[in-house]
Amino acid sequence: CRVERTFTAIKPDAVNRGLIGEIITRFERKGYKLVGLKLVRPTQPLAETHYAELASKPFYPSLVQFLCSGPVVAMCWEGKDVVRTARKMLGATNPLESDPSTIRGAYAIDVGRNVVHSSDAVSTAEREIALWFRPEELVEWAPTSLQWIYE
Ligand code: YYY
Ligand code: MG
Repeated sequence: CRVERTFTAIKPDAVNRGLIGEIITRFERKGYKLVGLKLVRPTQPLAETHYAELASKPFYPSLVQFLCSGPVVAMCWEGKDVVRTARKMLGATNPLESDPSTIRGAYAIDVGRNVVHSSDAVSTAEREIALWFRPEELVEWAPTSLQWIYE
């Protein structure tokens, strides 16, 4: 059956702070399947395209600069309702408004250093996965744990 995929990125602040493992662990433990993973130093055009919808916002230049300021862990996660659920796992955009049990709520304070990105809709996810990954970089595989995650 066709399952949903999302694009999730660990931003340069989290990479610098040694939070890669913590963030990946949350998705693994939830039961989602990793189908794409790479460390990327985003170019300015990539960051601009990724955040193109926000081009008119006052924070857009600093946002683009921030995403290009260091390595980003680009990931594609697959599973039931993963787009919406990943957003809930991240928490509110402003970490001071995020529930403390969420990734942003647990690990961040300022909105411009909110450690993670995840696509906001299935259509956005398709666009972002295609932007960050070549098709052959996404791996089809069947974890042996699937029957213990899905009924
Ligand atoms: O999808 P999400 O990351 O939760 O928020 P967006 O509204 O798409 O904004 C993208 C990114 O921009 C956000 O993660 C932090 C930054 N940002 C900001 O620096 N200042 C704001 N007032 C709003 C967003
Ligand atoms: Mg967004």
